[in-house]
Amino acid sequence: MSASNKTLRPLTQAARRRPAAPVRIIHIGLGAFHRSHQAWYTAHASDASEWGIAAFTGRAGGSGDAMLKVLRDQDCLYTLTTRGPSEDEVEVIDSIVAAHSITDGDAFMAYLERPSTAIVTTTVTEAGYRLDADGEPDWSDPVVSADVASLASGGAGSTPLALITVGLEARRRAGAGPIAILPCDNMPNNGSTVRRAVLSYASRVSEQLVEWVETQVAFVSTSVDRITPRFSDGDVDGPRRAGIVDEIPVVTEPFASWILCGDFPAGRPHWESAGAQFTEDITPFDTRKLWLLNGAHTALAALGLARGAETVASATRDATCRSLVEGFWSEAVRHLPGFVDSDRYCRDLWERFDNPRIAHRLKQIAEDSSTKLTIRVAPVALAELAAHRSADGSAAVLASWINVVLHHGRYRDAQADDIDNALGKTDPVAALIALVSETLARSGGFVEQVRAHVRDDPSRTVAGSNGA
Ligand code: CS2
Repeated sequence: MSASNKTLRPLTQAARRRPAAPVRIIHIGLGAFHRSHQAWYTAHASDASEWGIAAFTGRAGGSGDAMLKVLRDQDCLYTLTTRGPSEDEVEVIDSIVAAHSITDGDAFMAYLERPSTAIVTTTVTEAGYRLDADGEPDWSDPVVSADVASLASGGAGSTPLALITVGLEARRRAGAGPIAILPCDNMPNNGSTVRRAVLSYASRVSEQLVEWVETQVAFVSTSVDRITPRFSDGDVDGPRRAGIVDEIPVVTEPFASWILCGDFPAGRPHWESAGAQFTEDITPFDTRKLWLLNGAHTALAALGLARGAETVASATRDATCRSLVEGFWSEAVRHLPGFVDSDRYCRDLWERFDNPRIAHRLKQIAEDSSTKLTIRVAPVALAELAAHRSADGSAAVLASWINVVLHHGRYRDAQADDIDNALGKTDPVAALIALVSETLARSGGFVEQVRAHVRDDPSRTVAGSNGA
């Protein structure tokens, strides 16, 4: 039956299969990834009826506000289309039960004051934490300094970490007990990283808060994985074919993985029943994912866009892009432990990247490339140099990004001003490398290697040959 002669159901309260669960999880960063991943795992947990999510947007204004309005109109319900290589499965996700703007600091604090609130999760992008190269809050960032001034005078902050800090202060004062913070962005040891940064913010509030955070707040590290493109207009068609009107659907791949490491002192959903795994050591798993999946994504975005590809699937079919990724992977796998079975992981990745029905736009992945390269590629180059090898595969990836910045124009980047400054320097190549890693920029041999790849820019040989 076609959508036109099928009765279409709007997503309203009547579409809920079970009563809305009580709010026990607070999320910051109401994007597609949260809705395909943590919200999906929570909806599929065996105790889902006890765990509702109150979700806040990740930043004020922009498309997030429009999405927030529609989500509220849909009683916080939305559809998730799981898109395999040949077919779709559409389901209604009901784990989000309240939605707010990040500017609603009062609502955030009110949730944290309740003892029943057990977890704060975040998906605000790597750059959204506004950390410097040492993992400290970037005090030179005007938004961070404004937040600090606001915290010192008892106000709420406008950024995720400042908001978490005021929320924790509200919880401490309310005597609401311990809580877990669970950052779900692509950063190594994300729990420990965020812990350090929150303690720095807390030190701007009071010594009591620092002590309370140290003893009462658990920071959980996690590796999250599910390829989820940003919303595009055609995404509404899948739910319509299933008879559902949804203005803010999410489309995702069949694969999903969630590996967690840490304690939840106020409880947590039984996420294992939905497939999540717990480990004592997150490092092998998050390193594998950050280097192999995310590193390859950033490489494909840089070279693929320059060679005329628009999506991951089309770049994957370009032999020049594939060999860039293979060269980088061959260096990365040397520094991963055998038990994570990197060869198999890489084979599976090509299959996931190749899914022709997932339109994962390279432009989306290319955003914030300078920060992403620091996390995904620079550590491999450093490990190779430390082992007295050339790191040529990693150099080629960095060079692909530098070529984009030099010849094609950069994409949206939280460090746009620094990139523009680097371009004004006498040696822009070295300055751009320094933005990604100062240590790498100090290695003269590595800089020359990158420079050689910049000169041999493979995207320039594309005209008339391999237009992906
Ligand atoms: C991507 C990730 O946009 C990006 O930088 O590499 O969002 C990637 O799709 C996810 O981490 C997959 O789990």
